[in-house]
Amino acid sequence: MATFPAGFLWGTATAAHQVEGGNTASDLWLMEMMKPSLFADPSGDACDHYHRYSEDIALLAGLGFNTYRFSIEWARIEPEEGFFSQAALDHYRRMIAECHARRITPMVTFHHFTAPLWFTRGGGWEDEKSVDRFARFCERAGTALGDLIAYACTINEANIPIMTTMIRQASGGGDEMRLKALAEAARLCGGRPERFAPYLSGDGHATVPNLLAAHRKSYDILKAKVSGPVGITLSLNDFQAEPGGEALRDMADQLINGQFLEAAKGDDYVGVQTYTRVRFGEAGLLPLPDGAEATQMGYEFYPEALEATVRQAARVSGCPVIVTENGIGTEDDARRIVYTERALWSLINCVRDGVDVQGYIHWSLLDNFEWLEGYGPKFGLVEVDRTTQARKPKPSAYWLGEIAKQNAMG
Ligand code: GCO
Repeated sequence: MATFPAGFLWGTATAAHQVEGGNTASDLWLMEMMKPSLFADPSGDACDHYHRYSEDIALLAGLGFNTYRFSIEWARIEPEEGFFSQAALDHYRRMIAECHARRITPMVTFHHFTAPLWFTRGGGWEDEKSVDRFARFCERAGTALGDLIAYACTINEANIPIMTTMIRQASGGGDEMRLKALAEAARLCGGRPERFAPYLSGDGHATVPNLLAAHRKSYDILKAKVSGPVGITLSLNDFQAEPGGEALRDMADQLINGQFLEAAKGDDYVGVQTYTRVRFGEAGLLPLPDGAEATQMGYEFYPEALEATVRQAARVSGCPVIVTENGIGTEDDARRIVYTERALWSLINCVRDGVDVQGYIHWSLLDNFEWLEGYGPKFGLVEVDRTTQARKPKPSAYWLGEIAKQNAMG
């Protein structure tokens, strides 16, 4: 029997754009709806979580979880620059209050990939004005909601723009579709192609100083408004090297993991989001090992990655660690249980070695909109009927909920 630390956060996660539906003022709504589109499906109604949050919070509470990580949507709260929707803020206030009513700890993310279209048309995170634009949003939303927020996350995976850019560069070529789509999206919204910069498909290198500055500034703003800890979450792959690949591995590790973990020093926690490992050889990224199982995302089925990234996050940042995302895209729910169980044993190894791990939040509560891949990959503990919006917990939901209730596994 292995026991988790007292007060451990057991949660599930979502992000506004992936579950709410109807995020029409966002940058991605335009990019999903244009034809042709880089996206396999438009997000459309998603899981209609904007209207069904109450049912969904009751569901996760009933399963045995004590924490819900979700994001508030900047594009709803500030759909035009300088116009703040009181109705949208009121909506999120009701949603956070609903968590408290169900004894669920709300962990609220202020930026999870999507942004208002005006922001992305104006250079997105590649423009240094992004720092003040985001700070102004945090100031307003933090003032309206902060007293109810138990944990705040400034920016989800601030290191993912540089990671996706580096992966794109390493795979070489094949970039015309992306550039064409950006140019067309810019034209459709009256912007300039060289300025239109969505979080996941722009020039990630240019975003780094702005995202780091925005995190520092919004951390200070939210610290003064939120009742609990404030931090950032990072997408952390376990970067490994085969003989000859060490130099490349170390370079990627420093640019993608290291510099962001160093920037988290002094925060109240760091959020670790891990799905797999990535291996380097002398000539670059290596394919999956022979015979390895691939997930729906094409990632290697390798739950033990979490042990390496949690240890790295704690060591480099010096912060307490919360696993703010971990999970698997699969149609086979039995594999989700195996994956998650192995990931949790990895976490137990860290806990036993004295690493300060304070929670495990599974991605995701619901089968939802997986960005470019649309509704194909299934990350949910709960299945969603795309026509009726009916929710149906999978065996993994009951299994993980039981571990959450026991705060132990054996
Ligand atoms: C993330 C993403 C999620 C993805 C998940 C699965 O923060 O990486 O938050 O939005 O859906 O990672 O790919």
